[in-house]
Amino acid sequence: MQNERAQKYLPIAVVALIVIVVLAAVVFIIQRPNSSEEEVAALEATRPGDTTLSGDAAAIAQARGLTPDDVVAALKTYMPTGQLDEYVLFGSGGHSGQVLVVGLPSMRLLKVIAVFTPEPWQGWGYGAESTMDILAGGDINGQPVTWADTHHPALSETNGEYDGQFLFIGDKANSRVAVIDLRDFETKQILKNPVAINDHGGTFVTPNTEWVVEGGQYAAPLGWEYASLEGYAEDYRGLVTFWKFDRETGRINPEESFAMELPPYWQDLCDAGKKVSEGWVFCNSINTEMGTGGIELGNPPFEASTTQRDMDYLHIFNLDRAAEVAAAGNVVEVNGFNVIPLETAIDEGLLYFAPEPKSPHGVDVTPGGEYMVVAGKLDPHVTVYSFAKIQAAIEAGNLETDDYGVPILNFDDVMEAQVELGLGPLHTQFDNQGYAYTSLFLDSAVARWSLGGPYDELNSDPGWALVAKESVHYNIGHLVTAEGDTASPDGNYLVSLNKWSVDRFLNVGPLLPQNFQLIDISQPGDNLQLLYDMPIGVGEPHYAQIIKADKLQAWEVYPEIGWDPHSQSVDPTAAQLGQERIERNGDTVEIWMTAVRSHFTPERIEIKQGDHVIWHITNVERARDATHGFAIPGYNINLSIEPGESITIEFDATQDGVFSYYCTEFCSALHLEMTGYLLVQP
Ligand code: RUQ
Ligand code: CUA
Repeated sequence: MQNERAQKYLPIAVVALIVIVVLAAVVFIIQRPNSSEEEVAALEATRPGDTTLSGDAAAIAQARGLTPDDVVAALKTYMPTGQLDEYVLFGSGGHSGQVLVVGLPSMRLLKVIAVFTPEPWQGWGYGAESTMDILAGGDINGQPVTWADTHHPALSETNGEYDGQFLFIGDKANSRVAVIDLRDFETKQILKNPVAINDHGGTFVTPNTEWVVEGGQYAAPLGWEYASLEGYAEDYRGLVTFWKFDRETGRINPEESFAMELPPYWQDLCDAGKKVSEGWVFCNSINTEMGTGGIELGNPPFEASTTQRDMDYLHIFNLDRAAEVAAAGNVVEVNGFNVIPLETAIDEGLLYFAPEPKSPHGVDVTPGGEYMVVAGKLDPHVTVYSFAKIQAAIEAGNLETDDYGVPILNFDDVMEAQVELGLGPLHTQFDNQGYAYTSLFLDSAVARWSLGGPYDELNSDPGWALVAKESVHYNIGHLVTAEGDTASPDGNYLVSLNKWSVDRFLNVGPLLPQNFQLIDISQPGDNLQLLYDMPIGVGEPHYAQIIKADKLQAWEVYPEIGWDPHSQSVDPTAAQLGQERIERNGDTVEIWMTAVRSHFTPERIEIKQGDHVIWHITNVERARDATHGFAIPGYNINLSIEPGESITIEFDATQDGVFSYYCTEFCSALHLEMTGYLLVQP
């Protein structure tokens, strides 16, 4: 009945919507003679000819004070119900410790994936054994750490293209790395770096995801040991870590992973070479001054001492050769983890420096792999390095070294171009038109500039030059373009990840949301259009990657009943329909329970105080979205059991009493009746 009505009214609604939008646009174009010709053309191109609703449309647009640009922006982002987004953005959730999943261009929040922080809706860290195990992988010296400062998500790649299989995310605060399987959008592994206590939250993948690169940050004694700051130059060290990823198991293998000892500069962000530069990795650094702070002792503060020099060092790693050196056992062990000593790195030609101006932040490899782009926070330029020139300079040899003996390539020998963009340049992304985009923190703007070289055939004569600037609101950190870190970026959209929103949203008190701003970058030249502001009210998001939505092939329900998402296979101990039961073995009670709309089987469970309980629950549904929750009051237990999934919880029945367990997802008309009694006799 409802369907028939929907079918009857759908075409009318669609036509009415188009008419409203087109008429609003036309009315405003007529009212505003300064609107551009392209806008007029774009709007008129969609005119269907029906004018019956013109009065309403004009009135709505006028009442809302919408300009023709606003109407165009609405047309480009509005998503009718049931229509699906073209791209998916995976954004770090900052201090929330989670990952944000956002559809583009609608900017609708689709999910917050639980990673480092317990999350009740997903039953993440509230009793489900596998989630407790994964979270425990991030414990530090036996201490649970239940938050993270997630920074840089990285999608897995095949031949330099996002393949939609896995997502990695790093925790800056605690130097941890997580692996998310994009078949079910669930976290499968959390690893603590055994050598570094914190880092810059980096995960950066090589073009075939053999390695997940974790940059460093604040130098410290390796292995979390103590050493006085007086001995900084001798006892403190920088670090880069190369985690070996095994696509078959979907896990990082720590035994085959290794780190490299570096001078005690503050290594920062990295990017893996691709195509011509595949096999190499590049990381920027700051504080080559080796400032150690102490403002309260009369020393210059960090912000002054770390910015003395005009140049820091771009770190250039020969990863392929480093992997051979590590595999050959040319390592020392720190907390059981393989580390290539600095001396070995130098002797084996694994590490080179190139000077980089000035207090740089990040390095980004161009889609073809020919160039490395570095932006200096205190220099209005981006500096472009040529991989070919780097190779030639290494080949030529005869290099000076830093105090630790690391060879330094001559700046003029390896620099390809410097492009003046504006104040506070930070991070760079790329598109399919031969442009690069760099965030300008101090200008609060996105700079579009042309990449000379490989894209010449796409532009008449771009050279290396600033093309356009678009204001953002405000204080942009990272920016991200669609498929922007791949060997063949899509362009089309750019999201500016703004640290401040100031006046963009309703006041919600002194702690304001951050602002993801969507920008249309599909047109050439200075034609960039700001389309949408999305408030981010969790954590401080840092970086994001955007993948074409059709590359994601997530399951709609788990493949078979009794599925364990941890092993991604059927759990042999899972409860199955018709085999529900309760078994006692001494003081241990084991329960096999199924969940289906709208009951749990069994519904009565009688045990004794002090019993050890092992409880398997399988959601035997095959219908999409038929998730059941499971909560036991007083025991801090809450599960999300998705169709097909099997979950095991284990606890000691320390409290006596009557506990009504119930389903926490509104799954059916008789959802309230989806309950049962856990009776714990004293
Ligand atoms: S960083 S805002 Cu922590 Cu990726 Cu540059
Ligand atoms: Cu199952 Cu509500």
